[in-house]
Amino acid sequence: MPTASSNSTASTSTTSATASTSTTSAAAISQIYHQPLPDLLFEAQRIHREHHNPYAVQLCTLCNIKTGACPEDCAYCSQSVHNDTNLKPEPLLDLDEVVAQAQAAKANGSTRFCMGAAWREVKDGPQFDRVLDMVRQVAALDMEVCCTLGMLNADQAQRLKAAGLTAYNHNLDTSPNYYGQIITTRTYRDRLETIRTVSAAGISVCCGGILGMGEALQDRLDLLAALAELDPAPESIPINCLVPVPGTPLQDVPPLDPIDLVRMIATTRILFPQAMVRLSAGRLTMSDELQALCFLAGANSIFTGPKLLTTPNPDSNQDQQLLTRLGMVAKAL
Ligand code: SAM
Ligand code: DTB
Ligand code: SF4
Repeated sequence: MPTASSNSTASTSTTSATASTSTTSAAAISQIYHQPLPDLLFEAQRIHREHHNPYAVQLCTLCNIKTGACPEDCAYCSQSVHNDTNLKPEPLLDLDEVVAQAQAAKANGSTRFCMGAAWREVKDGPQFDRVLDMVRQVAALDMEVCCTLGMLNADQAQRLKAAGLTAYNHNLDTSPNYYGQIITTRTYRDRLETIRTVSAAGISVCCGGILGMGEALQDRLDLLAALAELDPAPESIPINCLVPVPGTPLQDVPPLDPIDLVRMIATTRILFPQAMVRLSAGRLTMSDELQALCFLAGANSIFTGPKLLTTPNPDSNQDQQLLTRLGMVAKAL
C-alpha cells in the first residue's frame, strides 16, 4: 500500500535523477519506477509538458532496405540466419524504390524515415555507397533520416553524417546481465563502442531496447541505467515490446504486463526529459487505451505504416483515427 511518506520520497527523487546529472543511480531509477502510478504519471506528464508539446506525436516510417540472412544470432529477430522463420531474404533495395517509399511516407504525415539493414556491420563498397545515396536523397525531401545498419567505424559514421544523416539507431536492447541470453555474436561493449563512434561523428543517437523477452524487472531498470550512462544522452529512445516471431527462441515468451510498459515509458520520460520516446514495435497487439496511456506517460512518437521491418503494424488510417479521438496531432517538423 502506498503511504504518504513513500509518496513524497518518490517524488523528491525524480527531480534529482535525470540523465543530464550523470549520477542516476540504480536505486534512484528503481524509486522512480516503483512510485504509485498516479505519482509516476503526474511527474512524467509534468516533465513531458515542460519539454514537449503534449498533443504532438511524431510519425516515423521504417523501410527494410536489406532483408534477412543476417549472421547475428539475436534471439528475437526474424532476420537472423540462426532462426528458422521462413523469411525470404532480399538484396539491398534500389535507390529509386527507397526514395519512392520515403516520398509516400512524407505524404502520409511522417517526418522521419528510418532505413534498416539486416547487417552485422557496415562494409565499404558499392552497397554502402548506395545507402549514402539513399540518405542524401531522403534528406533532400526535408525529412529526418535515420539508419540502422549494425556496427560501423569512424570513417563510415563521418560519411553518413556528410550525406545528411540525422540519427543512427543502435539499441542496447536489454541489461548488460541479460544480454548474453539474447545475443552471443557481439558483446554489449561492441554496442557501446558503435554508439560512441556515432556520437563522435556528430550524429544523433537513437538507442533503446526491447521489453518482454523474459527479462526480470531489474534488467529493464538496468537497461535504463545503461542508457543514462551514455554521454551524450540519447536524443531518441525506442521502447519496443517484443513481437514474438514463430521460429525464434522467444516465440513463446509470455507477453509483457501492459502496466509495466506504461511504468517503463514514464520512467524513461522522467530520466530523459528532452528525448523523443518512441512507442515502437508491438503496437499491433496494444489496445487504443494502452497506447493512450503510453502517450500520457510521455511517449511522443510511433512508427506508422502497415509493416515495421518484417512484422505487421497498425496502418496509418488507424493511427490517425486514434490521434483524432485523443485530440492529438501528428507532429510537424
Ligand atoms: N541489424 C541492425 C541492428 O541490429 O543493429 C538493425 C536492424 S534491427 C532489426 C533494429 C532493432 O529492432 C533491434 O535492435 C531490436 O531492438 C528491434 N527488433 C528486432 N526484432 C524485434 C522484434 N521481434 N520485436 C521487437 N523489437 C525487435
Ligand atoms: C527500433 O528500435 N525498432 C524498430 C527500429 N528500431 C529499426 C524496428 C522494430 C522491428 C520489429 C520487428 C520486425 O518488424 O522485424
Ligand atoms: Fe541481424 Fe539486427 Fe536482426 Fe540482430 S537485430 S539478427 S543484427 S538484423
